Amino acid sequence: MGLTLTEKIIKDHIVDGEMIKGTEIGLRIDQTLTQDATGTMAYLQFEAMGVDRVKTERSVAYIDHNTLQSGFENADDHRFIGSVAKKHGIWFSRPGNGICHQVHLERFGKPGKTLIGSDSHTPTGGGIGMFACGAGGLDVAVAMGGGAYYITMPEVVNIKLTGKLNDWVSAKDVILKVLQILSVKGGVGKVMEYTGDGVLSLSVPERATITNMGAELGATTSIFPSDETTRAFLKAQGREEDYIPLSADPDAVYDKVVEIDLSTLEPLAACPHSPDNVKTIGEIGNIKIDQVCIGSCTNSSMQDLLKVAHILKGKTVHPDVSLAIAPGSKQVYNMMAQCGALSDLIDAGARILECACGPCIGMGQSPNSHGISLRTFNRNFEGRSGTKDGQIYLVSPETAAISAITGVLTDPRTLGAMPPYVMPEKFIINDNMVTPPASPEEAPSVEVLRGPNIKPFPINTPLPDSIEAGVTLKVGDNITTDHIMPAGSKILPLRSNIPAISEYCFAVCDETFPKRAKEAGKSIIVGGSNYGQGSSREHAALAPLYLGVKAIICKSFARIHKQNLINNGILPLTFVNEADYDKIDQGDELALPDVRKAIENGSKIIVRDITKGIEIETTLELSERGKGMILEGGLLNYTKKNGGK
Ligand code: MIC
Ligand code: SF4
Repeated sequence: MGLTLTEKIIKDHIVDGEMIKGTEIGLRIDQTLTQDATGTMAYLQFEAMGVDRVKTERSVAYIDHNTLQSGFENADDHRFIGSVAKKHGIWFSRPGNGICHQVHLERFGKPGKTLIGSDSHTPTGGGIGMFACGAGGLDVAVAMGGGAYYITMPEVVNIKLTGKLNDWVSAKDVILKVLQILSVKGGVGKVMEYTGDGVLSLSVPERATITNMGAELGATTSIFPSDETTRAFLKAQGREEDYIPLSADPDAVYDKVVEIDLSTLEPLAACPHSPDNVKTIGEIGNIKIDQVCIGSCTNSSMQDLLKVAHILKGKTVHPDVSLAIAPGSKQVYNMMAQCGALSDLIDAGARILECACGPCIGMGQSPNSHGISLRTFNRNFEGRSGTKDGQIYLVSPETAAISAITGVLTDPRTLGAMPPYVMPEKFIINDNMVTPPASPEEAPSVEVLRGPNIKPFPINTPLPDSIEAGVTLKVGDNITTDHIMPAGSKILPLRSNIPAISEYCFAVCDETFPKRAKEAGKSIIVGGSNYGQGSSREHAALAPLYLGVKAIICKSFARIHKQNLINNGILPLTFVNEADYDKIDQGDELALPDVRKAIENGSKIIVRDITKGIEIETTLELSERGKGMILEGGLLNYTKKNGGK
């Protein structure tokens, strides 16, 4: 029986466990990336491990999220990351160089390699045939130290693409279609592997748009084959030697097949407030819009921006609309400048932002009250834009650009024939904004610069025999990490300061939660299905840990968040019977008697609702290693106990 591409790369990298679906496997990690909003914690954790120099083939620290420097905090954190990177063998991509995923794809990613990043959109690397996963900062720290990365051996879903996209329909519409079919939890425990003739017509940036937004499916990762298109892209990046051809065996067996005929796709939009709330532009109608934002790690390539420039050329942004554009990298920005297309953007009235995440993470450009904003980004969770009642629609760059001109949501196919895109034979290559690490000889004398914003991170204690605590919060389905630990320009600078940032924990759902949780001392949260979807931010576990949260009981968890809870020793319990969710109320007192013994024995965990006088069965789905972490109060304690392993 042949192997899928996913299985081939896993087979090459497996260092623990067996390739049996649903069981835990450990993978050797070739490359890591961090960004600044998760990076400070990851490097503090790396320092706590006491490893002098990273053991990966390539580790890169990017500054791209916290670039709005409205106080000392972000600038201090940049200096900390720059200096810690220099000392420990990590390449440092300076602020201004671009968004981690875009730059990594351009300059460092290699087909067939494993990559983990402390950012959920790390699967962007799947666009060139990497097995690239988003992970918590602690997992990335362990991988930098040479440790394996553990995942559940995934099922592999084959997304079989046939046909060719019509003019003005693009990669964003493909992934929005996949989200419409599979939903924001359809990818949990799965890898999306793209095959079929339709793949041939997609460029690397287009493939990367699709794998990037596979994160919104909850997938472990997404991957395209590495073919002649990949070779041409790497060659144009001056690194053809990194190319290897890779594809699934012709007789590979998949767990599920989803067929999409590209020629049948239409321009789509994800309506507020979920990336899977997808409709055609026609179905939504010509709604009046207030803002358009183009950029983010999903849609900020040269190819995307050239199309935007073509649409804007000689036109003016509609008087009622504000258009912001952030190129994905210095390379893209510079090439847009050199070919003159940047001038078309400026001339039309676009507000050009630096190459960074910017509005995607609420770092500026929040829309007006009730404002309707079209964005080429990947997430439209409630409040993420920085405006609580902002209405965010996720669209392609083509739809965004034409709508910025007309002032209403507009189908780009009204533009007539589309000019062909020809990839440059050579991109501008200048890695002058990537600082190499110090040599092993020089490293000991490098001083790590720590600002006053950096506070030690909380470390849990071993699990007690029993737990008694009240339910301080009950929430519904699809709670995102943006609900648990919101971002935005006010809160993000506190990412290195858990006591301060925890004051905003669950602010989107209930502003009183941090105070109540602190007063209670110990508490439990009850949630619905797909709890913790979205980002990899470990802060969504660290802040609750700091506030005394001992367990989360819900219907199901998103992958990265569940791992972050385990890594920090917070119990991720699932209801055996989902209907029991309705029986527990906020304010109920719960007891988990002999919970430690139950975990050691692998038995069900009984939750006594003392207030209601009932018992509820829950389970803890964990590998042996996961069990060890929960019992010891997290990965760091567990590693110490096991002599650094
Ligand atoms: C996001 O898009 O939500 C982020 C901000 O990039 C996060 C990481 C973070 O919260 O720092 C992610 O996707 O993991
Ligand atoms: Fe940055 Fe947005 Fe991409 Fe997250 S999704 S890495 S915030 S551009």
